[in-house]
Amino acid sequence: MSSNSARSSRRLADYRQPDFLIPEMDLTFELAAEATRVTALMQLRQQTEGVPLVLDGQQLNLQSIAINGAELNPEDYQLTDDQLIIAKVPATFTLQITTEINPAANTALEGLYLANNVFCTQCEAEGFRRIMFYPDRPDVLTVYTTHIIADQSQHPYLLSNGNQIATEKLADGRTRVSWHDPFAKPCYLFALVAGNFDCISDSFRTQSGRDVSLQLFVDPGQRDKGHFAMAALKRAMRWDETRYKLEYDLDVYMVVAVDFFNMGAMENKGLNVFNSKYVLADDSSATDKDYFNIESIIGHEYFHNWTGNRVTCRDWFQLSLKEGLTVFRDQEFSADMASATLNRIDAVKLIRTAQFAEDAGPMAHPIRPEQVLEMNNFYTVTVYDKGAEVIRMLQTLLGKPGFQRGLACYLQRHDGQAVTCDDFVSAMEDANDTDLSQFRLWYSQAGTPAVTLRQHYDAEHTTLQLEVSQQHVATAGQPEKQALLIPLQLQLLSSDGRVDQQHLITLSKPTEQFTFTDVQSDPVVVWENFSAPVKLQQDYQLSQLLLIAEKASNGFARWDAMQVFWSNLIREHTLQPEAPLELPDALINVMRHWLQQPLPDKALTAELLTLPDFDTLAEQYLHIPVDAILSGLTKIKQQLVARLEQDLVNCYQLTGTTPYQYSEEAVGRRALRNRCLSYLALKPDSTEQLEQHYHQSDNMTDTLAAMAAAQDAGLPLIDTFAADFANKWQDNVLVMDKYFSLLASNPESEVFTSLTKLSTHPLFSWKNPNRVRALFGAFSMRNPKQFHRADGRGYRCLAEVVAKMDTINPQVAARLITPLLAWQRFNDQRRDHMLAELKLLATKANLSNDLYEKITKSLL
Ligand code: B3K
Ligand code: ZN
Repeated sequence: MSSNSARSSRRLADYRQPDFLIPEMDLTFELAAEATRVTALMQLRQQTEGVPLVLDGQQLNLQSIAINGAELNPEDYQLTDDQLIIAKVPATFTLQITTEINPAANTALEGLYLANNVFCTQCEAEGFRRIMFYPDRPDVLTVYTTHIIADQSQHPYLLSNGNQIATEKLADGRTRVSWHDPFAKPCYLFALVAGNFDCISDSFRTQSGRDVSLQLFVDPGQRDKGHFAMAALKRAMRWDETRYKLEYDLDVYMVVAVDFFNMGAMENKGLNVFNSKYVLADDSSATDKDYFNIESIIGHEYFHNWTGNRVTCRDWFQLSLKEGLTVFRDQEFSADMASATLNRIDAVKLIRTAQFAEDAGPMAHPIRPEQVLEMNNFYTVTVYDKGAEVIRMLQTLLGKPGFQRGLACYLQRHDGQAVTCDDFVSAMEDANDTDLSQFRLWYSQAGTPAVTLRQHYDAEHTTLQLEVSQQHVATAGQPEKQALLIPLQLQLLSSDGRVDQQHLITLSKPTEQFTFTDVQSDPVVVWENFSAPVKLQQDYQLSQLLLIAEKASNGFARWDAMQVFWSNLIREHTLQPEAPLELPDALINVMRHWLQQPLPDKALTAELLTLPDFDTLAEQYLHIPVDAILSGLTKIKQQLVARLEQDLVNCYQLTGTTPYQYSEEAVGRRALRNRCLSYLALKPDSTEQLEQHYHQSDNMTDTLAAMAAAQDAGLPLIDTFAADFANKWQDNVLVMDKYFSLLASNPESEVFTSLTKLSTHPLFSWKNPNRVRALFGAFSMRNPKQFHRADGRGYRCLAEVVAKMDTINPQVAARLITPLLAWQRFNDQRRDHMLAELKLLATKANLSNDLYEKITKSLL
């Protein structure tokens, strides 16, 4: 796509109802690697009189087209690069179209593709137009009957949405399997998978007593690695019934794990397709984080069955309607399955790094964007994760019961429809008899608000006055901002750390005063659980931060206080990088106490002992002082080890290990022990301990912890570990991805040699997104020291990969380019190097829409 006319964005304001409805469609696929024939028989009904029929279609080889059985001649229609237009059509008619496509050549992994001998579809957002000419928009809902014809000896399982209704052996030896999905759905939820799998079967009895057959398909030989995902699915199904009274609706629920996939997973009706990374796990090859992710993503896709599938989006600008809400639901599920505090910490870390960065960059957009060139560019942390924060604020404002009432009203009112974010908020309003007009601004306004909180205590009248104000900065394309409705959940702590009072205040004006009475002493005001996606600014003294970190009852607030402390310290260091960086005794004492007596929640203890990462710190600066942040972090770590060495050793030993188990307690224990190890690796004589840790490990979490600790400490030992690891895991490509990522995070300049070498590793493939992300995604996201080298070598390396990937898989290329877009955040030579790479990329012929949109916005 290179002509500029093809590059016009679509706008939310231009939405029009579809001109034609297609209540039913019968689809037949004759699968063949390079020439799959697809025939669609659709029933169409005109909605707008006298308009031509315009169907989307890309990279399709049109074979035939007939209206009411009569073949059309080429002069009856017009075919462009991305549309099929028929000027004259009856008010109701059947349309039969046959196309031919080449799944084997489809490396973009959008539409129907063949990879690893599996035929697989990915239609969201606009992949269906690469399969069939069709109104590829989410508000055209159709009942699908799908027939798959293939050689079953090659592809034993021929799967599509809904229930299997027939299987027939054809005269030519091929098999035809037919499926019917009784629920009308948009084409982005259509799916087809054909391949050879091991199938794990199970069943689930719903609350109302229906038996649902559950089937999970994995690569042959991988059966044992699918049981955790299956169990997670059943937990998710039960949870949605208990929490929201939502029950599954079809008789069968299928999950297929494939190796080539652009993202985590896809919620196709009744036939979820998953990246195998988020299904396959066993105790020796999966990390604690892998197990967590599998449960959470299995939950996420399942929860979409109601929030996304039964009620879907009217247009793609409304994406957060299903994604923000479903992320919120999966977060609540995960919080109920294990530590709610840790879940909250992880969610907030993501917002404070990637989402705040997005808001501060050229791709800033509200959770409901208003203008889009390439829809795939808007599956963002803003739409998903800030979207989930917006839903969370609704729950905070309305209370859990109020939120539940609102959700029930929304689903009941709109079941079977394609609706908008406004419809969702209206349901919340109606079910709670409240007015959320100001709250709606969260949907249209981009950017991260800053909220300042000042306190004035009046001892004589025992009152506390809080002066709270909100500030907004302009974001790309949105110079003017309005005051938002911001819920702040606060605790007033007395000087011994007790919770004296708890309040939910809602800030609605630029500045507001809130007065609290009966406050016995000047309290420490604590923000609970990040109740709004804002940057809260409070002036704390060190003693107050330590009081919160040590004594607050809210685990999240304790962690947050430590984050503020470290950020303040790093900020001082960035202002005077040459001055000695001294850690206060009071802080060392608190940390020593945690090491000597870890809290019952060991995972929280580990978090309390962990410094903020580079990205979190970077987001706190207008211009990122890369070197000072990195040197500050190193100096702090060195001091911590020097001053707490014996306590780290003791805590490491006391924490101990037992045979691997994925349980909340064991995950916490490993996190704490590995945190100690990462500090201890910085001691001069740490080799023996690291070796012991590595060799005694019976699980991936501990093994990788030893490797990362050795690498970060710059020890040659990492080479021995890496060789041993590669030897042991050479047959497990998902584990080898961890090896790629680890070596790509090497903070030394040898990383460039490794990147070159690993990109020709027999297991590496430019066509597999997991491989490319494992290697180059890790390099650009987890190796700030080498990626942000002042000489620009890191940027050069990434830009070359982006250019290469754009010709293979534009979606992957457009994700990888993200860190380069942020050139305005640097005010040294890094800025020039990044700009030079972007400008060079911009000159490439045939740039995809995905890259074109991001690069041009960044260069504006
Ligand atoms: N809905 C899909 C994402 C599709 C991304 C298309 N580029 C997965 C999910 O959010 O559940
Ligand atoms: Zn989703």
